[in-house]
Amino acid sequence: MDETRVGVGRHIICEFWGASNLQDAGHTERALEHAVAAGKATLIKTVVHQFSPHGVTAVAVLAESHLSIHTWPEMGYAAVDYFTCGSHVDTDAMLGSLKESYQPERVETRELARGAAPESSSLAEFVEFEPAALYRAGYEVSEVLERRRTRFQDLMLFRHPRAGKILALDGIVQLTDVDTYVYHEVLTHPALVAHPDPRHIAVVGGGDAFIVAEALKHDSVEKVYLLELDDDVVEVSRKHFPEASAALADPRVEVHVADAFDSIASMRDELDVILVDLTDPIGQAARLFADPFYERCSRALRADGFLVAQTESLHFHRDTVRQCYETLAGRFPRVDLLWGALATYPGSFWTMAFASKGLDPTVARRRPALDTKLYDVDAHGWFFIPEPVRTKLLSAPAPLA
Ligand code: AG3
Repeated sequence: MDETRVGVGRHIICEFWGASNLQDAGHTERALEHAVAAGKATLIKTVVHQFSPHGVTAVAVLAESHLSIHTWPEMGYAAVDYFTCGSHVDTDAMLGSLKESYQPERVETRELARGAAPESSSLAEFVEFEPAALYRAGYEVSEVLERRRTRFQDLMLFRHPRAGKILALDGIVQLTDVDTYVYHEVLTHPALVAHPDPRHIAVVGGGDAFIVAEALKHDSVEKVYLLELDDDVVEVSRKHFPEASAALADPRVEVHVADAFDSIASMRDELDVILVDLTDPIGQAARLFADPFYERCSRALRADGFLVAQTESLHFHRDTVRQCYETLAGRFPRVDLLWGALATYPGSFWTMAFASKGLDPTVARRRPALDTKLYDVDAHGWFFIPEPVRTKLLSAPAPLA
């Protein structure tokens, strides 16, 4: 089966009205075999049964599932359906061939995505499974654009009737057209504006390339290294998100598909800013929320360097926020917290830890003209949680048991 399948397969159900040649078993067998050949599917075997006084049932078993037909000659009707789990099967050609064989006056076709959303109770719903959340977020699915098991995770990209495209990894929403700008702008611009001359940037994770796109808005930037583990995320974003494809085509961008824990190790004293855009600290990403990785980042940064890392929500993941903050504070002389309000990340009150090797990050040292939806250099300080509030939040116990 192809990697880019939608669900496990497509089930297409057709109604043929006003059809001819419905009584002949031999014709039926040939019709199925022609259709299979036209669709470039692989026939395993055909079974045909002639009913008395009338009607034929035939099933072609395919390497890619099946094609079947049941005829009611007295009504001029045939019930046709084909199920294919092979994306190479040309289902339009199959249908075209069947139409030629039966000459129906009217055809109706319905399509079902089979096995498209096993975690959801209904095929037309995506239910997010976020272990730390107090509730399950359910999203209507108007179209599944990609669904695949990559080498590292489960990837699903779907269209929501109002929210545009939604990318989920391992069942957790990563970006939506609704609020993604908040996350990406807050993770990127405060650091690039506070830095006196940000030229060399590394993005850790962030294979969807939205952070890269934000970083490229700064003319000072000469090089952006995208250190992403999962090539499929890059490929899917390149295909479906125009901002990602534009960013990845920029000559300043270098994509390194590898574990960032290893790729950052070869960089010494050469980066101005590291932007860490990871999935939750579960599974393979967990190692990149810990001190051995921060140590490598610190070595890769120049003397004025900054590291900004997504660190989850204050409501549902307070222990993670605290742990990241404290771990970074053990490694960097100064750590602040940025914040953003995200509608589609459970916990909503999102944080990004801002670690500095020395410079005060709350000072806007440059005034680049930026095309942004939220970040504004005149409100630079507003993106930082003020110290007394940060201390209050981080010293309180996690609100959830
Ligand atoms: N990466 C961080 C998403 C975290 C979502 N977590 C959650 N909802 N529990 C987003 C990738 C966008 N470039």
